[in-house]
Amino acid sequence: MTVEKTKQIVMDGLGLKERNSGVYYGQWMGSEGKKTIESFCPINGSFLGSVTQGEESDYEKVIIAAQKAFKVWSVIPAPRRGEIIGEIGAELLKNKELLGKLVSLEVGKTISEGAGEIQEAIDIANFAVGLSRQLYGLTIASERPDHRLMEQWHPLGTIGVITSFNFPAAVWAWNALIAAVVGNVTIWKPSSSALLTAVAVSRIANRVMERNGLPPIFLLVCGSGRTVGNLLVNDKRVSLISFTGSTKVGRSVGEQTAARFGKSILELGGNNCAVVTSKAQIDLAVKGVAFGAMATAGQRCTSTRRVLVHSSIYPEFIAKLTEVYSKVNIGSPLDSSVIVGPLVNNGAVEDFKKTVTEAKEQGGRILFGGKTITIPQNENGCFVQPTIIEVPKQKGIVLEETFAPILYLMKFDSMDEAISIHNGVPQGLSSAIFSTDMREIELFISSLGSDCGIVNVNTSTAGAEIGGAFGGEKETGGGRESGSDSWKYYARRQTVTINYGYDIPLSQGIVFPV
Ligand code: UN1
Repeated sequence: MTVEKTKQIVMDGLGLKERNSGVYYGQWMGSEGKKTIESFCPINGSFLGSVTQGEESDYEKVIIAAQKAFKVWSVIPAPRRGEIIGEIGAELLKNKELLGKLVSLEVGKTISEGAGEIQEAIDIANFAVGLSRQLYGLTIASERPDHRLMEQWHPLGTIGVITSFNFPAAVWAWNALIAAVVGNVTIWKPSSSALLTAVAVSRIANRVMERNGLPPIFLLVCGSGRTVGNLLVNDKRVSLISFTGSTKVGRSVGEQTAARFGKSILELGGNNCAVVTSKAQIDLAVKGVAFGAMATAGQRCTSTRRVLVHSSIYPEFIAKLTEVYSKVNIGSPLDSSVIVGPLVNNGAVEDFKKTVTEAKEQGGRILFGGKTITIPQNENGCFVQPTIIEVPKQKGIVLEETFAPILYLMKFDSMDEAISIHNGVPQGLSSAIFSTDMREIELFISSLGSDCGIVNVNTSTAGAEIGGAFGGEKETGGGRESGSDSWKYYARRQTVTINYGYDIPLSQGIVFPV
């Protein structure tokens, strides 16, 4: 289907207009006199729609609404909060196809990946419903007679959620829905490259709140990082900043938040590596690496950016991987036979070109791709070839994350060498080993193996399920989001001691005879 036709169906279906309000504080901000940010389709460069930006005074309204909403929402019993989040999940499911296509139009994901993105948000909603009956603390044996010692978890209050373009709905859901079940209120500042998706998702969530007569807990403030982002990060009224984006920006967000003793969850760059050992099932490894490196056109935090292959299978692996690459259909992601769509914008294409040039200058040899592509009928699209570059040594540009389908290939001879190269980058998000050898696998997932937050065995670095905690170490920032007990990041722990006796016995055997 063409961009124009899809746009018409999606915009009508989701009620989006040419110009949309980008600020919600219990009502949508009027658009008159407001600056807008325009959204262009990376498939053909066409205009999709525009969204108004918030200024400082609008931000203030949002914060005040958040603080008011918290007082009501946080005291609603958690299981009831869960039911409401369940309704949001149901609404997302009803709109899954339209929202998925909007993601395809706005950031260039394939139809299947666009739908998967919305499914990830629905999965989190379902997870939050279950969690709503499992938010518990510990009771600890007290050393003092007639005393109870326990821990309880309270919501933090107002939470700022700053998301990137590449998962424009799912990452909001990871944060906002888990924060909400704990009893918090979130203010979302979405990426300026995916504003229509943010507006559409926010409208759905807020409609559910409105029809239940509940306060606005899913606030939205579109605008630039320099204005709105900075206001959020430096605002003491915002207890936690959850930031997803580059290490460069994340470092500054982390520093600024820490300087005011705010909490932060940082989900920053990855430089994810797959290790393919001599004991790997080669065809399976080829598929896993191909998906990891090319899905979402290499624009996932979890994308496979490096592959280390044992020297005994090196030529065979290259032959099979390049064959898979040569058969990949690149083009409009709205066409169901396409599995690699465009990059998000022209800036990303420039980064791709620059990285390929630098890798070549630093001794890299292109085994596949390396060029931009023009697709007939979509001449203004941001298309590039998925690229494999063999590098002699891990240095320079290989140590950096480029959001593009560029895969660096290296050879190794021993597991020790593989682990040392694998861990020899500043980032630590996701990792993978392809092997059928129990000892190699156990070493890789041991404390002396992969130093990443996520480790995969015989599957791709990309494509994590929501049930596990998501995040990484080192320059990836150390945060955890999504499943498992990540909800604790959105809560403050309170240790409670209750004396129900008639005396005051002291801990540590201290005597204080007053
Ligand atoms: C991201 O790229 O920021 O694991 C998130 C994955 C997806 C989420 C990626 N479930 O690839």
